[in-house]
Amino acid sequence: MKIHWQGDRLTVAEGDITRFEGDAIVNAANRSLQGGGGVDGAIHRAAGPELLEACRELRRTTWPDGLPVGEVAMTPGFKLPARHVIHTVGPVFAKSEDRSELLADCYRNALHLAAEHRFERLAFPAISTGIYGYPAAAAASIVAAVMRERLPALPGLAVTLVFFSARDADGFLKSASL
Ligand code: AR6
Repeated sequence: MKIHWQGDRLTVAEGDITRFEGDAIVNAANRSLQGGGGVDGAIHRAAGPELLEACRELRRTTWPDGLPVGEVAMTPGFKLPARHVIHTVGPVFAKSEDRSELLADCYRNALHLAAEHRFERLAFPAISTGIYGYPAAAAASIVAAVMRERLPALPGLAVTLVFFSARDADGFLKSASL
């Protein structure tokens, strides 16, 4: 399933993000950058062990205390069809605190980094909506707002939002009101 918004600038797709061919995929990582479950685990498995080595190098050189929530860091894609991986850390959902700006930062900072590198094709998973427990509908509104706000200023960049199931993609489209 695919929908296009603003021409081909934004695509909503169902599938496995590790199969995405393009300049970069975004990884919903954790602060340690040492891999994990969910999409992070799938990306590490598909990219091969060099990805973990590159992440360890990032920790040594740039982020000794871990990658802060909302920040981004890039590695090559190694065995992935995507040339690069932009690692980010989404917020863990909490009822007691509004963490929407942190989730928006993940998307904004990844878009910014991609544009800086003149990337043309970038894919995102639904950051924080799995193990980190962010309600999908709330996340969808945040993502849609960032895309609406930022994509018009990044004319060379096409973004694909990849959902693991048709149900998730459908839910996004219902909540996002793009
Ligand atoms: N392709 C596309 N989407 C996927 C894939 C895939 N191959 N696999 C899972 N998803 P999650 P989070 C979807 O839990 O909530 C890790 O352990 C999944 O259905 O991967 O940000 C990290 O190391 C869900 O909709 O990420 C962190 O510790 C979405 O990706 C923690 O999980 C995000 O789910 C991060 O949790």
